[in-house]
Amino acid sequence: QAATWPDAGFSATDHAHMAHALRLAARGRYTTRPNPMVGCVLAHGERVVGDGYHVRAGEPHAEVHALRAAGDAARGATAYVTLEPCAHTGRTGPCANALIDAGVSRVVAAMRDPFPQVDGAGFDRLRAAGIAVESGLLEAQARALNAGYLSRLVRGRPWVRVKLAMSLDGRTALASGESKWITGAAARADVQRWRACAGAIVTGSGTVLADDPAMTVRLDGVDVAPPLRVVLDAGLATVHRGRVREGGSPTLYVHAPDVKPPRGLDAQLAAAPVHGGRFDLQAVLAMLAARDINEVLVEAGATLAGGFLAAGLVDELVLYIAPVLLGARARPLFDGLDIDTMAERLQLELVETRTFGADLRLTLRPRAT
Ligand code: AOF
Ligand code: ZN
Repeated sequence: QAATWPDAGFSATDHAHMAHALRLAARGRYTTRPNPMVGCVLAHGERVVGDGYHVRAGEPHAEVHALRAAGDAARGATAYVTLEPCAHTGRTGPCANALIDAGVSRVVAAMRDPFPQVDGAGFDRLRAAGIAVESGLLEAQARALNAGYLSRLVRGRPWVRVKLAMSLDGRTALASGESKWITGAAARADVQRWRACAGAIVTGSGTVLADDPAMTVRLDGVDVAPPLRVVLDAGLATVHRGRVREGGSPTLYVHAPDVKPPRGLDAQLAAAPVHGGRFDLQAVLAMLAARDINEVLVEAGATLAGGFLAAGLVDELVLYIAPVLLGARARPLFDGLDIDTMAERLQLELVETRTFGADLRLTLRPRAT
């Protein structure tokens, strides 16, 4: 995904406006789902005459906000949009038509929208109206921004981010299962932001029993569309316990097909195939994508986290490392990785490092082999 800069055929002014549109788009990261994050800037040369971003699904698209801000000044302007303008009438009217009606003379997009009802039709409509259309400016950045949305549409599964916290000696919990307070307050606050980005937070029944997590987002004063809480619980053994059912956000229990749910349960239920006592995680993810989940945050123990990793279903690993030692009797980071030879080792690519208080955060991507 190496981005070359500058992108061929675009001016420095084009780059600056698209970078601005991308920053605007990112403001929607806690609220637009399941829609993509989109930003739009209208400009005459260097002068910005209107801008906006898509705030929430069901509300106006980015282009509409920018056009309203620009008023008559939209005539003859260039529109910079981080995603192809839509051509369909969904919850709002087609943005391609809004741009045409406003008299915009050029449209620069970061990327095409793979949404089946758009997928090039937005560009075609603009061109048919005599508007100059270019795409591909800061495309790598736009793709990274909407990795979840693109994953759902193109791969049929959400983007999977696994969050884990470990000691310096690679341990996540004591042998007793106790795992609270490995990392400090700053790292734990950062986890809240990952939760806020996720359409669903996935955990296992083991974690519900051991840690009793609430899996809610606690970000004071920040508008967040509450993520779906998903508990993988084959036998539905934990449905009557725990904080995972408290608070405002919905909870979904995923169970084995042969398990009959208790009557009158005040939670969502879905069956997923189980093979050899383990959920078919690919099928679980496909089911979540069908429920319009773009990004999944896995916050679970070594078994489920290891299961996602072993199945090749992890896109990103967010690993907090605390400067503490828990000793060899404590639990390891991942279970279920059957590695006996170096040839079988799992290699990761380090994408970013940052400190949060006394703790270190690594962002890693499994390497395609
Ligand atoms: C744009 N500009 O700002 C966004 C677009 O349910 P709707 O009507 O909001 O439509 C959702 C679809 O619209 C979404 O899947 C994507 O294809 C497009 N999103 N398009 O022109 C925007 N958010
Ligand atoms: Zn639109």
